[in-house]
Amino acid sequence: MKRILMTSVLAMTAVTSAYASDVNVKDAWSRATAPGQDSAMVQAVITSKKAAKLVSVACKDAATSELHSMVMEGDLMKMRQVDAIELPAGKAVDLGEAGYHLMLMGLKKPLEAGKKTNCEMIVRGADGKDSKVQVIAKIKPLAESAQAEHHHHH
Ligand SMILES: [Cu+2]
Repeated sequence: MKRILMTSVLAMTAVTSAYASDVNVKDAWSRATAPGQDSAMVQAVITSKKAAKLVSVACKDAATSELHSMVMEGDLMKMRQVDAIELPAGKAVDLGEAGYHLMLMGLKKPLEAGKKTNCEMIVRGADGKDSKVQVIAKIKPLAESAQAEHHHHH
């Protein structure tokens, strides 16, 4: 049993070194962090040619990165970690629209507007093979809506 497990781990390591060419990521972005903020969300539009699942993410600027969903519970918006996000064949999945985001936690440095933050996603194909997908997220200025609320201060 131990031997079988060992083999599968090695096999997985081998395939994850390949980068998926049939997964396209566009419009990846995050927001600049406010002082003291140590987490951030990344949104992106992901299209996989073949049916696949996004199973994990690792971001350079964060100690921990997770796949999250957002659900309304009464008046509260709650975030939950999910195991996977489905990527149907040929369909562009807008994470934000679908109620998901990539969650960066334990930020190693603030996210500054105009810069970029890099993540690497692991996408698992229907055949069980994993491949890495690069995400380069543009960092947008802090929420326009928040600034609009403070217009009278200017
Ligand atoms: Cu989250």
